[in-house]
Amino acid sequence: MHIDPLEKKWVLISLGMSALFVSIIMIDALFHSVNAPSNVETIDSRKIHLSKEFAEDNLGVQVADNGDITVRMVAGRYAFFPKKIILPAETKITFRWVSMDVLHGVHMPMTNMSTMIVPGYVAQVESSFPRPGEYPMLCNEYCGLGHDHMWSKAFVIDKEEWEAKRAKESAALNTTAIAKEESNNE
Ligand SMILES: [Cu+2]
Repeated sequence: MHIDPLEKKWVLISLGMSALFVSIIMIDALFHSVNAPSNVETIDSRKIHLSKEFAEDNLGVQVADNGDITVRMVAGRYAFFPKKIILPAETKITFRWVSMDVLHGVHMPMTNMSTMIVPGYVAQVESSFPRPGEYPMLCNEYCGLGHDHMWSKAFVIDKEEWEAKRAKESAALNTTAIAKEESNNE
C-alpha cells in the first residue's frame, strides 16, 4: 500500500499528540491525584437539611475519633456552606459535597479539587494542602445569574496551630457543658 510521505508525517504527528494527551492525563491521575470522583452515592436533594449527615450543625470540618478529617459542604445558589472553613496543612482531608438545588461545580485553584456537584449525588474528593494560605472555592458550572459571586474560602493553617486551636475549642466546649450541667443541678 502506498502512503504519501506527507500523509505519513501527519499520521505520526496526530498519533504523537494523542499519546501526549493520554500521558498528561495519566501523570495527573497517578502523581497529582486528579481523578474523576468515582463513588456513586445518592441523596435526596430536597431533604438535605433533614438528613443527619448534611444537617446545618453537622456541616464544615469534623474530626473522627481516629483522627480522620471530613469536610461536609452544601452548594446552593449562590454560595457554598459553610462560607469559611479552617483546615490543617499537610493532612489528608475527605471532602463530601452535595447540592441543594441545581448542578454546581467546585474548583480550588492549585489543588486537585475540581468536581461537579450533581443534585441527588454526593461528590467525594480526597485532598491535602501542602502549604498554609487562603484557598478560594469557586463554582465552575454555570448555575444562574449569581454564579459569578458563588465562592467561599478555605483557610489552611499550620498543622500544629490547627491542632492547638482545636484542643482549645473542645476544652471550651467541655467547660460550657460542665457549667450547664452544674447550673441544671442547682
Ligand atoms: Cu455556579
